[in-house]
Amino acid sequence: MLQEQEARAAEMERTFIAIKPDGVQRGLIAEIISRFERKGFKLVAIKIVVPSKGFAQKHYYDLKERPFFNGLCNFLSSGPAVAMVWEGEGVIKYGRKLIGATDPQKSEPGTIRGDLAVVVGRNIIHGSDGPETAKDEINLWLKPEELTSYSNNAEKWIYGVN
Ligand code: IDP
Ligand code: MG
Repeated sequence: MLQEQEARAAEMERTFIAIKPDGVQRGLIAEIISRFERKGFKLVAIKIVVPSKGFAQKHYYDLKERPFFNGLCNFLSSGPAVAMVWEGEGVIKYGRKLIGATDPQKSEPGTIRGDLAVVVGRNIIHGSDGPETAKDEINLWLKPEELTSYSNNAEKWIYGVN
């Protein structure tokens, strides 16, 4: 039993999810959290912050050559964003599925962007796109002491392990 629990714990991943300033202003914080929570993922860190422009540039560093980079960084630093870390089996990849395609015009109905956003420049949510970026983004946005680690009673029902 203990072995099974340990094996399960080793499979747990963490991803970085941010509700961007448009999602906060539109009153979508609870709606977005609820979609991850109801799925069975576990919230292990959360805070609300106004990122500086420099911080936004660090977060989106990989996109620095893109024509929309400056506008994107201005936008991310324009008001409060909600920074979160979610944990669960497959959460990085499935988190991206819950979020939907980058351009809300191409996001499937049922996804967060598909249901709640219209244009690519205001797509309300960010999610890490792989294990390396997840690690980097968690380290960028959160201090180690802001991350929690806990078990809850629902886990045995979500994962079927006793
Ligand atoms: P992602 O958020 O789905 O991972 P990325 O390609 O990493 O998409 O782009 C980061 C963010 O940059 C997008 O979420 C969106 O806000 C913005 N963005 C991407 N492409 C465009 C564009 O063509 N015009 C304006 N903004 C864009
Ligand atoms: Mg991305």
